[in-house]
Amino acid sequence: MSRPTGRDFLHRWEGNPIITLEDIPYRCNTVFNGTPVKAGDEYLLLLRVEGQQGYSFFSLARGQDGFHFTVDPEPVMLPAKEGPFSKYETRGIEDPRLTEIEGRYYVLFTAVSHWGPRIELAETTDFVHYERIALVSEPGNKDGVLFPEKINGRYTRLDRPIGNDIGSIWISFSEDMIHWGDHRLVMTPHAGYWDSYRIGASAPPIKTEAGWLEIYHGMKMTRSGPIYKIGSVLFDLENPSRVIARCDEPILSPRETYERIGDVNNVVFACGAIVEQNDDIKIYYGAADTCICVATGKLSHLIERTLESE
Ligand code: BMA
Repeated sequence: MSRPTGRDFLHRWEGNPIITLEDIPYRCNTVFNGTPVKAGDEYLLLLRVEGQQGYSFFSLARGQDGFHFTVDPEPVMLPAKEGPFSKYETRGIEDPRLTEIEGRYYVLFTAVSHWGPRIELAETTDFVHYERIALVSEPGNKDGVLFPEKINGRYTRLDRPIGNDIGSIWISFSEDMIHWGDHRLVMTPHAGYWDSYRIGASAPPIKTEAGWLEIYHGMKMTRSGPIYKIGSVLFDLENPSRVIARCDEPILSPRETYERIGDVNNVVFACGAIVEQNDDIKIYYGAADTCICVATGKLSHLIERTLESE
């Protein structure tokens, strides 16, 4: 018997989860937090895979419809073992976010080491080979996402530095995507709400007439641990450090068993979305740090719902 719907704004695809451990053609621990792009007619998902050793790296999945995927035989990006990046990736690379800017594909991801998480930038032309460009933050920062175009002449990103143990969304700007500055606080946890403990950017911002739509994650701490949910916010197109409207309710919460139970219980965590010509939006998310799922909705409805909270 199917469950009643309507508890969440987004619709879970009936075939969820779309990628599990069984779909990975080599031995590993889990797969989660994948970032999508649609290149031509092909849907690609750059996946975070956690190996049996306990650290993460990336694999590539390919599909034709956005729901069914086949994972490449080998990982596409492993932590660097030598060179200038290696000492910052000793505990793995995590949570990639792909963004197309002026016809080129960039990925921001988290490089993890003994010194804490840093945001790193790489570029790819074929989604199989990744050229590391630069570490673009100091330690204590993650959840970096690039806006898909320059704003007022500068590359723009959101990220989540941890200060005073408070995780908020910040914005910064760059002329060359390597050197970043003008850091400003954009959005903080919402006391008493579902996103009261920590928040961070999830999907690269989506340009809409109503503003930049950001799919973000929010975490509430409970006596049995954190609960991660997905929310939405609109930022001003010209001045993206200005919040136009922030959804007061999550658009997806962990409810299904695959979201409730896994390596980390009660987690839905998005790393990207695809907007189709017909207004459909597909949001890809990791569930319980153990598998990959997709939830759908109408972009226009999501914008309306977000604006209702103005
Ligand atoms: C966050 C990130 C995500 C992870 C989530 C839940 O801090 O590290 O990669 O999915 O925690 O464990």
